[in-house]
Parts: sequence; structure tokens; C-alpha cells
Amino acid sequence: MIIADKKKIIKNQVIDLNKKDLKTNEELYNKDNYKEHSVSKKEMNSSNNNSEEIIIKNENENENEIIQEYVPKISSKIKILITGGTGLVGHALQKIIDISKYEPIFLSSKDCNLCDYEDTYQLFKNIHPTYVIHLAASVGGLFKNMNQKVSMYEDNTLINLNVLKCCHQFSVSKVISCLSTCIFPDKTSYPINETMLHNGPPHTSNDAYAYAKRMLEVHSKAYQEQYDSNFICVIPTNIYGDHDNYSLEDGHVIPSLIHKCYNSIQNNEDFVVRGTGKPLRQFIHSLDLAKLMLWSLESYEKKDPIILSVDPEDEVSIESIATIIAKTYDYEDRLVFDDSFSDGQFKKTADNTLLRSYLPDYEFIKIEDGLSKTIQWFIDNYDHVRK
Ligand code: NAP
Ligand code: GFB
Repeated sequence: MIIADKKKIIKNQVIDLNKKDLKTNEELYNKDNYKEHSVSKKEMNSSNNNSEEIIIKNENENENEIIQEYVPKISSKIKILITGGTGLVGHALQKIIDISKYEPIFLSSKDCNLCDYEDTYQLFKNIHPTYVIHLAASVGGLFKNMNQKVSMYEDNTLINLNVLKCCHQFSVSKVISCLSTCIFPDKTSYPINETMLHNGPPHTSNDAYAYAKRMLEVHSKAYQEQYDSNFICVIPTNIYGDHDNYSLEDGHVIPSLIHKCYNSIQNNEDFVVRGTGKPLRQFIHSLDLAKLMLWSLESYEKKDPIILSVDPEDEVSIESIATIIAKTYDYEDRLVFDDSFSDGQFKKTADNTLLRSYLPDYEFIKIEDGLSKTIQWFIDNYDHVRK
């Protein structure tokens, strides 16, 4: 058993790339600064020694103020914008991205609301990214998808439209956008492969989110065909790991159950899992996904969507996930199922043959190891997690 009283556990110190980048980001993004002097040479030099010469043009010609214009100086580091950089997958990318090679900007909704086209345009105008990893989305588990269909459709449609439009307007050389295996047709043959994406309606529980994501693929393909843009989509299965959303209502099954079991112990109650526990899922750890997304950016040269998933044989039932979590908390005897709740889609078994054709020996983090680490992280960070 790895559980100890919360207070006794030493809080892990995580080197947070984000803080440094956000600072840069905010300076770059803040209109006043831009107008005044935007990031001064000294500040740029201090934050990254490959300084960019900045000359800013003031539109108000007749006031004869200083003529300034923004001219990026070629820096050895590649500027990469990660939208949704403060979420589950964004944090995993923070951990693994090579900052000697990349100048990453990890964006949060507090930096820029990507539902707003003007704000998105200004952001791109200030950052001029070479690459974009587009993760930002309104995301949630089965119950959020069932209960908040309008915002899941509208927010994701606006975010995706604005980001791709600006990627084109600012000549971004490569974009990796993130779909999800839940957007595949519900009635289909298994395992599901990339060619089946539009072969029928998705499961009703998440159709609003699914169609918004399908249109992201359609939009990317439109730019490919009309402008030969390198805008591609990756399709992960259910993801889990540190920095997830532990909301009991809106979260995905793994974070919700980790939080729920913790509460059950605190309150000496049964650990209630929603549904029958029979549905099947493939779970990829956020660190594996982050590595495979960087691989897609650097080495995947095709423009077709690609599934990023553990092997079909590693599909597990919700019951087995709940059991591993209960066992890890040493609380298995109190595990019960409440089938008055929806099971959602029974299964969405994904075929990763295309990925395996490139990375036949890639070793994924095993679900038991990944879960025990994620539970420990949850306890270590209980006070600060999204919940
Ligand atoms: P997450 O933890 O919920 O993080 C979402 C990120 O998007 C956060 O950084 C959030 O910023 C940002 N964001 C949300 N609305 C925004 C807005 N209006 N403007 C700007 N930024 C906004 O999501 P995730 O689980 O890492 O998911 C990453 C990607 O993977 C998403 O595209 C999702 O659809 C896809 N996906 C997820 C799963 C899964 O199981 N989690 C499975 C398949 C695919 P704040 O931090 O400021 O809120
Ligand atoms: O992770 P989850 O919400 O996503 O649920 P989906 C998976 C399964 O876990 C369902 C069961 O069969 C639920 O009935 N479950 C049991 C629970 N207890 C709980 C609980 O406390 N919370 C949650 N959330 N589930 C989502 C899509 O479907 O997959 C999203 O709706 C997204 O759009 C995501 O794509 C990856 O796998 O069912």
C-alpha cells in the first residue's frame, strides 16, 4: 500500500517550465507592452540568449513617433506554441520537451481565450510560432459530455476554427491537432482504424464534442488540399496521468474514481463506481502521448490522421480499472457498482497498426504502474489539483 496520511507526504518539487514561458508569453501578449516597447532587448536576452531584434511601427503616422516594426531574428531555437499547455497533456509535454531545441509557449485560457478570434489573432501576431501543438479544448468525461452538449460543441468549434485560421494566416509550418477515438462511429467493426472516421454517427453520449472534433479534421484536410498546409491530426484514446481534472462530475473515469475512492476512505463510505463496470477502454498515459505527439511533429511526414494508442490487447474493463484503484487504496472490500448510471459507449477498440508500422518496439507505461504513480501524485497535490 502506498497511501499515507496526506500531511505526512513531502510535496514533490516539479520544475515548472510553464512559469518561465508564461512570463515571456504575457510580456509578448500584453498589448500595452507591445505598443510601448514590447519585450525589450534586455528582457529577451535575459529570457533566451538568441535575442530577437524588435523594431515596432506606430500606426499613428502623423504624430511622427518612432518608426518600429517587428522583425524576428533567426534564433536556433524553434518557437512552438502549445495551446492547452496547462492541461493534462500540456503538463506532460512540459516535462519532456527539449528546451535546448524548442522555445515552448505553453498557453492557458487565462493567457488567451481561443474562442475569441481577435484575441487569437493578436496572440499569433505576437508569437509567430513555427510549430503549433493544438491541445486546447473544452474536455470532459461521459457525464460532462452528456450534460453540457451546447458548450462542448460551440467552444470546441470556435477554438478549432480560430486556431487553424491563424495558423494559416501566420504561415505556421506544421500543426498537430488533437482528436479523440470517441469521435469514431459507434456502430462499426473492430478494431477501428483511421479510415473509418466519418463512416457513421458517433455515440450519442458525446456526439456534440465528436462532431466538433470531426470538423477539425475536415478543416485540416481543407488546408492541406487548398494550400498544401502541413496541418495534421492525431487521434488518442482515453488519456490519464498527473495534472488531470479530478472533478467528480466532469472528470474522466480514472481521475474521478481516484478522487472518489479517496473521499470514500475519508468518509468511511462505499466506493461507488457508476454504471456496470463492463465497458472496455484503452488508456494511454499522458507522458506516452506527449512523446508520441512530439514524434508526430518531428518524424511523421504523412498528412493522414494517425491513431496514438496502446495495443488493442491492452484494452481493459472499467471494473478492472476500479479494482486496481481500490486495491491501491487498500479499499477493495468497499467497491460497489451503481448501474443506475450510464455506461456510455460499450467499447471503441482502436487499431494502432499505422503507429506500430513506425514504432514497432515502443513500450507504453503499464496501466498498473501508471495508475499507482497517478494516485500518489493526486495525494501529493491534493490541495492544488483541479477538482
Ligand atoms: P485538459 O486537461 O482539460 O486541458 C485543456 C486545456 O485547454 C487547458 O490548458 C485549458 O486552459 C485550455 N483551454 C480550454 N478552453 C480554452 C479556451 N477557450 N481558450 C484557451 N485555452 C483553453 O485537456 P486534456 O485532457 O489535456 O486534453 C488535451 C487534448 O486531448 C484535447 O484536445 C482533448 O480533446 C484531447 N483528448 C483528451 C482525452 C482525455 O482522455 N483527456 C482523450 C482524447 C483526446 P486552462 O488551464 O486555463 O483551463
Ligand atoms: O472516462 P469516461 O468519462 O469516458 O467514462 P468515455 C468511461 C466509463 O467509465 C463509462 C464509467 O462507462 C462510465 O460509465 N464510469 C464509472 C465513470 N464511474 C465513473 C465516474 O465516476 N466518472 C466517469 N466519467 N465515468 C469520453 C467521451 O467517453 O471519452 C469524451 O465522452 C472523451 O468526449 C473521452 O472523448 C476520452 O470513454 O465513456
